[in-house]
Amino acid sequence: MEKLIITAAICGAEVTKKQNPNIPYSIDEIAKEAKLAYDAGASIIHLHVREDDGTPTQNIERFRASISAIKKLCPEVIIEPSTGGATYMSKDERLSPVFLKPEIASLDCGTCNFGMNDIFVNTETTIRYFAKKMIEANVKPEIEVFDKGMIDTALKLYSEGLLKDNLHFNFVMGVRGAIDASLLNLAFMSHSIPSNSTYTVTGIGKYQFKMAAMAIASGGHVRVGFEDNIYIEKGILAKSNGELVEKTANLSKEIGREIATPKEARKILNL
Ligand code: KMH
Ligand code: ZN
Repeated sequence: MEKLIITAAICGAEVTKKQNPNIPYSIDEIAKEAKLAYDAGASIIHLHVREDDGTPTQNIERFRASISAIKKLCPEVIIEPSTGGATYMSKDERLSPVFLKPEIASLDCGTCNFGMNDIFVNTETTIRYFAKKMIEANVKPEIEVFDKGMIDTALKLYSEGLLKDNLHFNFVMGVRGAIDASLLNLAFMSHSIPSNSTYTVTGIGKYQFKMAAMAIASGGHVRVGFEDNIYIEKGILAKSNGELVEKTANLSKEIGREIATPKEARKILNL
């Protein structure tokens, strides 16, 4: 089986220090969390940035400074900025890190309820606009799908040349309002994408390690991190993203699947 790519989603836009004091906000904290994740086996950092008080932002200068701080501590790691931002942000605000020309960035491929009260809006027009900008900037999209229909939207764009081979998906499973985290749904999703695609699996909250184990066993890749889950085990807060990555790497090694370095991840993803 191909080596396992572990992505660390180190802070996201929603989770706060009130929920877990180890969530990074400042540039320094973000860089240190990225390094701990990298040292534990992450080859990709999925990056959101915050103001020092924790407010999510898509400010390009904040991304530039955070990327540079991460690169100082771990020069080879792959950095994947978010174009999802937070649910209330405008589309142009969300797109800003693409202009820094990262190797890869997230591309959210549909709209869904996001928790009890929020809606994460991605109209087809917005998705097409983001996909075009990513082609122009030579940025590989990681296609974020929160539900099966979002795969179908991505495949429509692929058939029109707006998404290029080889597609790379992130199946986000267990968001309240979108697809549930289950083995059957993972099988459904992973059999709905072209055979030359790659995919990573993100289990939300208590599903983080269960979905990680399923992805490891079935040949997918895995995303873990504070953006999606703050616990190392039931009722115990994780001390760092490194701890979450280490647990994932150990799961994989236990069943004989090795962990990809960033160099190997670049090859697997055609970056
Ligand atoms: N924060 C969520 C509303 C992404 O990074 O592309 C969207 C999100 C997806 O996190
Ligand atoms: Zn994100």
